[in-house]
Amino acid sequence: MRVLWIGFGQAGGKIVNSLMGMNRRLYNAIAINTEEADLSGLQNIRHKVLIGKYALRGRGVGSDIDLGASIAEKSLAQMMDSIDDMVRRKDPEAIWIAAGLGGGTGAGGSFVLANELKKIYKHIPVYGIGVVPSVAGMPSDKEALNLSNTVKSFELWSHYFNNILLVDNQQFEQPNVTRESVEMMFQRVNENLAQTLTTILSAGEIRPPPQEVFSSSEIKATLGLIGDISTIGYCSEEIKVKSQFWRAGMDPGTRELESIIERSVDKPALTFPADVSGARAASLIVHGRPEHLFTQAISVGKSRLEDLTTVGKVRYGDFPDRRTKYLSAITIVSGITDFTRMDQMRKRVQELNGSMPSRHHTVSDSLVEPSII
Ligand SMILES: Nc1nc2c(ncn2[C@@H]2O[C@H](COP(=O)(O)OP(=O)(O)OP(=O)(O)O)[C@@H](O)[C@H]2O)c(=O)[nH]1
Ligand SMILES: [Mg+2]
Repeated sequence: MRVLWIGFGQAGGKIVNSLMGMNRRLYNAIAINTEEADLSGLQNIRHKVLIGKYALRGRGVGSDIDLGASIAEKSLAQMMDSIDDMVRRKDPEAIWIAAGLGGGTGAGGSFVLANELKKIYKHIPVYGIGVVPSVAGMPSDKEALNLSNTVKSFELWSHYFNNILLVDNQQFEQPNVTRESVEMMFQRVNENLAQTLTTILSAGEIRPPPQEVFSSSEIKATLGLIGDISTIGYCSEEIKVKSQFWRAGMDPGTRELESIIERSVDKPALTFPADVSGARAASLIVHGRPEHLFTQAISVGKSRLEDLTTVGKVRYGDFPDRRTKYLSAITIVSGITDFTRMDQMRKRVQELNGSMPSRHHTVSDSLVEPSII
């Protein structure tokens, strides 16, 4: 699927930078930020838009969602110039905006931009990737700000996107690894996410086409247009390669594949932790060597996913890859109904605000309306 990625703010920019490192044929990208320094580090993205230059002098909005939204509102023409040019030349099948929900620029700017994009390009779906922050080790004032921004921007975003994929940094924490810096951990999340999304988005582009093609229209049908919230599950096992007998790995049979498929929707395997039952739609992609894509196991795994998600019919696509050393299942679950993690964050914000002087960031009601400022 041809995608125009828009990386908004620092997290968004870096995620899109990782995506651009994976498939330049299918992807195009624009990075937007209020902070000049963050834009300059994105080496895989050629199109960069610095907004709020005069008001902020290229120094960012300091986690202020209101300010992020109002700068974006004033910069719509500037952003749309770049986007319009790209849309005309590249004819994307979807526009996908990535941003951290806990900051100011991306969290506040993305929904303002999404609103405009949906008005202008009626035939192109506008999806979001919302990064939920991990607050481990943060001082409590910073934690409160990150969490309240997340809760607030998630609420705002939900009115404007055709679908929002949530990516929770906390899901990628490795409690036993102590030597990883925050930067390294972000990089790992970004690369993981970019790899998973690229497998999904390029599965339908393989030539000659596999048995079961996962086309753009199936991705669109899974994500829908009604503002569903989605999460993506991933489970993978290293296989034994005969020519490399000294390496570990398994010789996969049908049981192993069934188990990989089923485990792809376990809570720890998801980009956002949720009970997947009650979802609206789901799709499964199995990536592996052609001889390991057992039809029978896939069909059993798929019906297991149908039980777990309570989705009537889970869509499916093959991703045969002769050179891979893994057998993996990726499951997109869209229209999730379990937001326990968000509720926990809301509670934590109240707790933190009750125990210290709060720094209020109220997104004014007018911002929820489409026409602002
Ligand atoms: N996964 C991931 N998360 C990140 C990355 N960078 C930052 N984050 C997270 O995203 C949150 C939002 O921060 P930023 O993206 O820096 O915010 P911004 O949109 O630039 O907004 P301001 O800097 O406040 O203007 C942070 O609190 C981090 O939790 C990244 O590269 N990858
Ligand atoms: Mg920033």
